[in-house]
Amino acid sequence: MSQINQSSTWKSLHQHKKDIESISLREMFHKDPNRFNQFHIQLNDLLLDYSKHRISKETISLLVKLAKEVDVEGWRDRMFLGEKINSTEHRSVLHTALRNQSNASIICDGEDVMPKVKGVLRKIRRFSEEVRSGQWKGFTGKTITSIVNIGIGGSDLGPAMVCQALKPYGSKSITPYFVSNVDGADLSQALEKCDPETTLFIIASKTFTTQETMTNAFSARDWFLKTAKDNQHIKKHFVALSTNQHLVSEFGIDPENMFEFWDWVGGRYSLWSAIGLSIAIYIGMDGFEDLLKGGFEMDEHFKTAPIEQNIPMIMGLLGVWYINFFDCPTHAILAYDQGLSKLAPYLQQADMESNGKFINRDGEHIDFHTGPVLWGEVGTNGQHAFYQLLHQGSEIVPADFIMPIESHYHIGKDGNEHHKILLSNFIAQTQALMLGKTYDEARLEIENQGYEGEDIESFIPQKTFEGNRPTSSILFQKLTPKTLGQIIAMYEHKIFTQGIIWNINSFDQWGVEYGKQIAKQVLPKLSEKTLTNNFDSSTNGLINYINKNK
Ligand code: G6Q
Repeated sequence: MSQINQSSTWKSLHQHKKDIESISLREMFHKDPNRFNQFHIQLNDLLLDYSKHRISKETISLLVKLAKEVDVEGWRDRMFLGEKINSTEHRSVLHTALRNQSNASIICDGEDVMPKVKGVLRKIRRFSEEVRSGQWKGFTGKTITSIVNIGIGGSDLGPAMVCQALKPYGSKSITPYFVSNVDGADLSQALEKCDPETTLFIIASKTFTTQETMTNAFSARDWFLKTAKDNQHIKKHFVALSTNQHLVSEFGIDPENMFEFWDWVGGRYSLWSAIGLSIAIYIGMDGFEDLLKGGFEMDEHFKTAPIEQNIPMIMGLLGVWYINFFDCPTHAILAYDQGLSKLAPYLQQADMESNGKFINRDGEHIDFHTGPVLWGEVGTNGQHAFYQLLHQGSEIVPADFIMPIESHYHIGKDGNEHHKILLSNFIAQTQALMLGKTYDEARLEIENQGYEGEDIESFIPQKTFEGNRPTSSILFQKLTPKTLGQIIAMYEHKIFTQGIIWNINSFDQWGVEYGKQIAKQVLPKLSEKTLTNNFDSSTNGLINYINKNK
């Protein structure tokens, strides 16, 4: 089948890029004082300003044409309807059902999934309320003060990011910990802060076979039993979030304490499912439901807004514009909110595991760039670190600047000083990246600083900024559960849009499965007394060196 880069629209976009690249953003804003009005979209309290992108009306109309050609809207509808669009795993992709607030049925394999979804939500409500109210007691009759979520990848990053982001809504009497790394340091450091009598372990694993998670889970169980002594006590301190009831029971967890989800929920899309139990316990079930509502609002927008007005679709198309036509290999996530410090790692998985693929749905090698390298840091920390490269580096890095208008924290002069400074940095950076600084502006600045003669000439190139660096500004009122739900769903659908444009199955992860496989081959070799020679010479050399020196 011919790939999208063979289409006439793709070719027109290449031609259009040649026409537009000589026009700077500075000129575009100069020519059209209403540029902001033309290139922003508002949904409830969320605003996407994409006017600081190297685009014109024609760019958007060509990108929209591209989206129509590959039938993004049709694929979107098929996803929401439960068709098995995850073709390599023969699965539906229905994380949207987990946050469905309508009364509509959602059919998967001939069955409406909504009663099951609602049943698990009721169970989460019951359990989280018991834990939060202190009704749920540990084996010595004490209430729970620590919850330890043991999971990795999709069973860790989502709830960890959300609990961090929604700290202002978090329980003051329960501390959440997230243990993911099999490096014993991760679990040990969490356990140092926990008391076996008051700790609840949440073993989060869709498969209940993941090596890192199960190793941590067994070690946590040993640690607990050292004090509790009796296996009977496990049911008060261990619950499971999984699709694998058999292995959960084998571990010793009461099936009553298993919170179910289903194979149509992909790991990296699972925070909306039982995998969100730690969120419900920490911020309360009402907060968790608000998060779901936010996700649903974004789903409705994604489902109904025309492409030109559709926030996730526009974001996805802008990504395609830079990756495929400007050859920008990376994309930065710059959240100006300390609560969102885990957003970039969370989105790294969501995006790179979904679209970091060079084989398309038809099994062909894709001969153009696909998913970008995603990275980021919270502002203003990044400004004092890598923003130098954003301003004057040889690569163009398109970036999302994400910012709440109001903070949860009132500190400093008039209770608002910190946030005003943060806001001004956010605005100043996007402006500076767009405008740059011309030769004449640099000269004037240097002269005003008192430099003279040759010093001025040699200094000007250093102080000149090309500008023309594209950014999106994503503003919202306050980081609430609902707004966070909207933001997460917005990125999920952006990733979806790009996957469809590139003809990628965004919902499998053979690279992750491969990693799970190879570690198992090496592990036994680390216990052998004889020299290993089964692998290549580097692998053998490393194993033998470790065995000799351990
Ligand atoms: C996510 C991936 C992967 C997965 C982890 C944990 O989409 O599939 O990150 O979430 O490997 O898997 P389990 O939940 O099965 O332990």
